[in-house]
Amino acid sequence: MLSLWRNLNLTNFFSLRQTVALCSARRDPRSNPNRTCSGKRFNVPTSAEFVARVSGIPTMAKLPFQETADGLDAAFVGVPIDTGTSNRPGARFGPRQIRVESAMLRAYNSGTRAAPYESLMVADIGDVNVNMYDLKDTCKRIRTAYRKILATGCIPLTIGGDHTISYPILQAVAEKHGPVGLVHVDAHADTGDVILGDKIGHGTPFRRCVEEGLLDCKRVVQIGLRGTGYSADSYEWSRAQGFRVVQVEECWFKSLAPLMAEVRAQMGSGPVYLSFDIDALDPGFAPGTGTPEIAGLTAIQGVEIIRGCRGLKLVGCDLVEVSPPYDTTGNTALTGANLLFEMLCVLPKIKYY
Ligand SMILES: [Mn+2]
Repeated sequence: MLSLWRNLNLTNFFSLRQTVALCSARRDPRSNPNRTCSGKRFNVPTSAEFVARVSGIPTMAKLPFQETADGLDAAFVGVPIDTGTSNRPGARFGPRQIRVESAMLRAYNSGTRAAPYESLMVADIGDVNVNMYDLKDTCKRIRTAYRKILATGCIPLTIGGDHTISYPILQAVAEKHGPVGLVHVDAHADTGDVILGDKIGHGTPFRRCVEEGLLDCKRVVQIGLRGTGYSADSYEWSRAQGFRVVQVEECWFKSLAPLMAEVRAQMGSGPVYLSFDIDALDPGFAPGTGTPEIAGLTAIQGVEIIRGCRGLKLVGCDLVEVSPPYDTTGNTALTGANLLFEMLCVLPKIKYY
């Protein structure tokens, strides 16, 4: 046992020494000394070519961690709550598990040839310090945290967390940018008014956003909506606000690239927020979520939607509702991690080869 332990330590020691050597060789004196393994102007994730994928503290995409958004163009932020969930809980563990599964992410997007880490300074800035016992206080904390992030000019890529979080995030986003367009991918409209006597929860965020004038309603699209409803026309309220509603039946058996061309025209050149609830995907692809609905989008369609947002003036994105306790294979969190990377790859100013 002792010799095994010694061997392990020796192995770690050698890989660490190699890493240190590699970093010093590549380091550019003009670059920020806090940056790991980057001889370039921007943060570069630790590569599994040189450092074991499973080693180290699991930051998102193996990027450096920093406390604030200062100096960043984009940041991954966790919001670990599930106190707004109406059914199966567990989304509070989403940010943590998505970070673990994100160890598979590499630096380039082979499909689109995007090179996010040659374009933007990106880091993981940890989690919002939420209050597990008070959802309203949590919303206040999220709003305050996002005000600070946005004040630096950084674009937040949020790792949820249940869908409640999009409401306080959009409060901060609209404070900075004015009413925004919204690409909302979800099995549910999340436009309920009051649920169990409460106005705050994961089924109501976009009703609250409309009431507060945070959305440019003509530039809102909801994609993937489905499931049983409380009335025959579950999406009447959305349509009455001017939202475009794309029920899942319109998405079945086809590429969503043509739809996204229409969405880009709808969004125009104004600021856009992208909110992606993992339950938009079929439970066959993403079973680890709180309120699954059958016959959903494929993982391919999820990627098509995000890639279809290229060219939009994205000012923030979130990926919500991954619930690791219901994700026995880890595939839901892995999918969430990849969708977040796809979001990074369509932010403004990203370089494509
Ligand atoms: Mn939702």
